[in-house]
Amino acid sequence: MCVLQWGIRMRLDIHKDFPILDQNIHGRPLVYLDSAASSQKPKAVIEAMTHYYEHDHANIHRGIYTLSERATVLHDQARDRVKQFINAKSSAEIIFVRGTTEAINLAAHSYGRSQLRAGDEIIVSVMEHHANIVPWQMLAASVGAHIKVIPLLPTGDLDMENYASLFSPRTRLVAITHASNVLGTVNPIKKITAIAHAHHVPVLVDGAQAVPHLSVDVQDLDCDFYVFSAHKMYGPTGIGVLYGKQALLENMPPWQGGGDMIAQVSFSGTTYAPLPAKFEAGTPAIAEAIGLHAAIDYIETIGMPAIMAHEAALMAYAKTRLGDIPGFRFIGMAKEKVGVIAFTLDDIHPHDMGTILDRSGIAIRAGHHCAMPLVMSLGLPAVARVSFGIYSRRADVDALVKGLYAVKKVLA
Ligand code: C6P
Repeated sequence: MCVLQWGIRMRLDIHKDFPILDQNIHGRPLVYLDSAASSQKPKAVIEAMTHYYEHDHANIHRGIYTLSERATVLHDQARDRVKQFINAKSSAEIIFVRGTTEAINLAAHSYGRSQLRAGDEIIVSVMEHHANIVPWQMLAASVGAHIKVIPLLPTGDLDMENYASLFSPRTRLVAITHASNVLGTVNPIKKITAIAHAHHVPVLVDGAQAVPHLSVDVQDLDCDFYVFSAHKMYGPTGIGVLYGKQALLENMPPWQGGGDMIAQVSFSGTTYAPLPAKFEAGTPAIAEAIGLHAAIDYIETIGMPAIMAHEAALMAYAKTRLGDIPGFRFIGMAKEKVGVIAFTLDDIHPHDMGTILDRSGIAIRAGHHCAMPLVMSLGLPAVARVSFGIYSRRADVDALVKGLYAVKKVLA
């Protein structure tokens, strides 16, 4: 009943919550189909950040005056809200960072450099975003470790048999995406974690493309690290989260040094603050944390089951409509997918497609999507991608289909 009610509301006025969507581009109504790159922001998020700057802004953890105390409380509340959102055990396990990329770099520097030695191994998959490849390559180069890669099945699913065979006594970490930003594939994280833990290997999960679309429970997944960016889940840019199990975080050395991450500083030695401050040197993104809090409130007011139902229905509709276009080829046919469709059309270059669609107000992404190893493994120079958000509608799919027929006509 609740899902149905919200399903109806979604069709009627969710779109209106996002002021940016109400505009024309090149004289045509904007059709935003690039939410996987960055989602648009609801009024509730924009207003929460504006209210903070108009009424409550000061630096946190420093002042003994009212504004600073207020800002500190708001920042703390944002951390507690994130803890609740992903069901972490403690707010001490929630480290605020700039985004997914910074979270993985933090883990690679702090956990990686303190735990890995020459000859150790890190397992990643072909479908990783560069953010979950390059920091591990840099770590591997600095300590003399090796990267092992899980291949994919033709459907775009992970080859789980191959995954299980990659472990050796030297495996020290699995770094894997929860959902692919190109294929949309949702990986079986619980299974992946259970297999790794049977070998006493911790797992870092890149949740950048999962948090806007799926309910995430880090205790249920039993992952050791979980990372994501606020800007893909209707929150602001400039803030993201590194979740880590408390025992792991406690044992990790700090990454950046500076204000707020210390207990005591002297020239004879410095001691560090307890979690989470140990990993948060300097003035944090305060307004952005408040924006993230508002984004979680927004998502949870609608409810993840309703969001998932809406996106599943939209994906089914899009698959039917797009599949009818002659020369349209889906890239990635996994059974479990988030709202992402990568494709090619005839032999049209995706960049040409994107440029022509933009003339009709339709925003899609084209290229390697920061997943070069994956796109190269498909034997393609680039692919086109559309991705949905909470505000996406059937009318957007209809406009895309019309736009793609127009692209074919222009380039015929
Ligand atoms: N993917 C996309 O269009 P940042 O930039 O740190 O917020 O997120 C990086 C990142 C990490 N992992 C995955 C799975 C991602 O999809 C992304 C960002 C965008 O697909 C920009 S390349």
